[in-house]
Amino acid sequence: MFESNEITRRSVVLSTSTLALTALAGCSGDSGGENDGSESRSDGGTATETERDDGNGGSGGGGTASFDGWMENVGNYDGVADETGSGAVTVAVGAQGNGGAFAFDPPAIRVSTGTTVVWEWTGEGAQHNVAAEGGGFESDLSSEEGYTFEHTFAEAGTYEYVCTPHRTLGMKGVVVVE
Ligand SMILES: [Cu+2]
Repeated sequence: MFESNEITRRSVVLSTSTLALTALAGCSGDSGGENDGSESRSDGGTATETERDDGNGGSGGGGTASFDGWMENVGNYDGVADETGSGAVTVAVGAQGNGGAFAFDPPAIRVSTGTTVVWEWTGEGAQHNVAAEGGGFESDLSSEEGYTFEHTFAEAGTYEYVCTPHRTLGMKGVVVVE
């Protein structure tokens, strides 16, 4: 009887087991949490549970997401800096990393929609720029300390960018706008 009710509501549910259907009847779309609970209860699942909590904690993935490999060769990358709620965020251009002053710092940030990100040149590591993959924004090349470039992110999304001369060294970054 449960089954026929559920099936009427959503034919997708057909693929799930009867047990899961019963458990999910009250809250649709929370299958992850339900599995988590039953597993840890049965047999020493404490470690697993902790891991999962960490992984699911941040919205949109773990702190050291590779962004489909985009951040894999970025030497100074160790997680996404959460700057959500900040009106303006500054990223250094020509920070230490990638074998010299060839890094953005922090290389990965998470900001709120409407945030203006300001890139500020350190003056080290020769000429750098800030260029979005696929266009969208691009600064001039500069080696001048205190030079700045800014971009306001009006739409949610993941924006990958590089320093064109040093992209092969790993001078890359990402702005996650939510
Ligand atoms: Cu550069």
